[in-house]
Amino acid sequence: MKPHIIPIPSQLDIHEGVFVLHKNVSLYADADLIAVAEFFNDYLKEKLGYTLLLQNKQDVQTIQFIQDDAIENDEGYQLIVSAKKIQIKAKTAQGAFYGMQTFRQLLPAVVESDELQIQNIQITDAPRFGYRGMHLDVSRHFFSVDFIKKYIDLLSQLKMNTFHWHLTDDQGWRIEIKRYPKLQKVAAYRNETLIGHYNDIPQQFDGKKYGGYYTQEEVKDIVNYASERFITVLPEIEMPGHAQAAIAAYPELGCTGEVINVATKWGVFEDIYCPKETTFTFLENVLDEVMPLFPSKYIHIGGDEAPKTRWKACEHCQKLIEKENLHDEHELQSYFITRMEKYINSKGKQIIGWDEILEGGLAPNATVMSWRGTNGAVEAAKSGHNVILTPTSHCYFDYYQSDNESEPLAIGGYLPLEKVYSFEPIPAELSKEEAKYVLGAQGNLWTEYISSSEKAAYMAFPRAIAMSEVTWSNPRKRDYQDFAYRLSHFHKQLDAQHVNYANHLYEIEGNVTTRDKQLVFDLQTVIRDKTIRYTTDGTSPTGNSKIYDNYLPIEGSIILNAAVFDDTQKLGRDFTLVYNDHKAVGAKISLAPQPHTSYPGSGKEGLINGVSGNETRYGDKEWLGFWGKDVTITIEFDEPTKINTISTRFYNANGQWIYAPTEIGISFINDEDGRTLNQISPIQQKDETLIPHTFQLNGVMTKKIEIFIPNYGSIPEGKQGAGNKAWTFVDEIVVK
Ligand code: TNX
Repeated sequence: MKPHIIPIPSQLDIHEGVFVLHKNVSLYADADLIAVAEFFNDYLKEKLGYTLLLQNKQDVQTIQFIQDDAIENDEGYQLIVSAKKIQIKAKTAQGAFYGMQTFRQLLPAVVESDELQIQNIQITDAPRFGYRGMHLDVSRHFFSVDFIKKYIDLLSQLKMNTFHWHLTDDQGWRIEIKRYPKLQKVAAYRNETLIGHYNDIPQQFDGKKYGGYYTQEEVKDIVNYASERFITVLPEIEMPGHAQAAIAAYPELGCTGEVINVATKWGVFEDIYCPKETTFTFLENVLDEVMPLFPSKYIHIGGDEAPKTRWKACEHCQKLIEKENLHDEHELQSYFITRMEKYINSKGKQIIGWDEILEGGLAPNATVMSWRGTNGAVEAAKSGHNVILTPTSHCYFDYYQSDNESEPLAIGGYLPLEKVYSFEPIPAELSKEEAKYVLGAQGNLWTEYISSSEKAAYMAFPRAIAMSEVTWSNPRKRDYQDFAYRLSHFHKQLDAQHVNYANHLYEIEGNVTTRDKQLVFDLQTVIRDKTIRYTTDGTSPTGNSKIYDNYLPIEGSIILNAAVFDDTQKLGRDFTLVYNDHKAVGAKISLAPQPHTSYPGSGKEGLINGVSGNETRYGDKEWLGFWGKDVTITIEFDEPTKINTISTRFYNANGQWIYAPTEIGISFINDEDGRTLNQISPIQQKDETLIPHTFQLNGVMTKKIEIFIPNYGSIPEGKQGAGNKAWTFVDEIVVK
């Protein structure tokens, strides 16, 4: 049987024959690898109910862990299964551990017999990147020690090596600091929590006190558990922003000294650490307790989303800017980070910060985590700094993973598995030399909308599984169909471990396109050997519904419902595609500039394909995203066409930096009288996620329409992402 290994190994050869595993097989390990062999035995005990006898000689029938300096990569390994023995060879214990993880995937998820036949095979494997991470925010919601361990264990099965633990934020401080008891008493708890979505009007709260923190003993236990699995725990202590919880406990850490509460809703808050001597002392004392708990060479100091409002109005800050000869508050932030870096470096550690630490000058030895797209990574790598890629477009697992309406509430966005899988961590702008600064990539799990461990698992898996292959495997080996197939097998391993992963493998991907000038629905499933059934009368498809095969012609407006079936048994959820016929469908369209590479939708044709964007997931195929650019859309008809209305919608999600434009322009271009500017209309700004606009044109005849959509501009003070360029998201252009 073909093995289904994730992440896919560099080289895999299948040989004739099998190795028979039973309880009399013995185990051998070279001295450095004994701990891994023992870990393996613990695993067998749990899985098969027996352990193997660890012997100090290589018996005839053995599983052998062999230390081999000829294996180049420290994390690499070789796994050889032959009829008589199984060998796992590696230079280091970590490599041997990964060999063992691969071996685990050769065993059936559910064991039904005492004797297991294992296909003879030879695998040679090593990772592409040295940093393969997953993040977890425990501030917005708090997770038990048991869940953290389970999460870490799953990451180790995927050969990830870093767990980025986001321990402090506005909504709660989650690590015990003995010197500052109020961090436990005050900063670890909030009075209540926002329920529903931040954008709901009015916002609602649950009225219940919420919180908790990890004691230093628990932290040690977790770090130890992780290190047995070759996972480095990277702690994050946020500064100077996302510090409201700490300031609630010790108001003197802020600029105003005013008493504030631990935040009860999400967002970016203005109360940030004031760069006073006493604040630096506080942070140094905190780090003095944090650093010894984590063997990690890196400490993450945050650095993101720190509004400068308080600093601008603070006498001390302004004096400091003058005294230090700084240009502005951004340079003050850089001063803050550089100073903390010096301290951390003096203790033999290095800092990592979010890409905002580039603003006002990068601290000399810092590693940058690039989240606002990849520009931060490019800039940092070009100036010789290490970078880790974690852009929102491909790495934010708090976004929706399916456009199905029944998905649990998420922050927004749309990041399906395939998009994660398609991620290329090395930005195209980097030369081969510069690319060496890319340490790897990471998936982030921010937990504003993730209040239980079940939901955390649902959002993290399988996208973390795709990320493991992105960071471990050779990109030439990557193939989404093949991955999906291996994943369908991996599901059984997850089932056996009671992981509440999301399964969207049996969902339908649907498009409206043209085939031989005929407008058609084009439907696809991820797993290919299944049946699609559909209806067009608004009902949900059943085992008797019509079978879809190869394109479905469209004549006029229609609602298509479809689902994946195993013959007559429905596997996935219903998929609905609403086609609204209008005059621009099938016309010629051009676009300048092109959408941002992270949000291309289904390209320019998607703007006039009769299908509107999803109302809660701006990243789907129907929304096109542009970052900080004015957009011109030109639609051309074969002949002069009579037009009564042109309408579209803009997405408006300020938390994600998306703003509707403030105005929109339209021109008609005709052969006879050239260009006529028809109108520029203001767009009414509202606190709603969808901002529609319609031009009333009363039967204008034209061959060519030009629509001009200026960018909103820079994000205003007081809003999330203030000072950054705003995004514009444009939906279907409906011409009637
Ligand atoms: C931005 S990513 C944040 C977080 C939020 C996240 C939600 C980053 C450095 N800051 O504080 O939780 O967006 O997606």
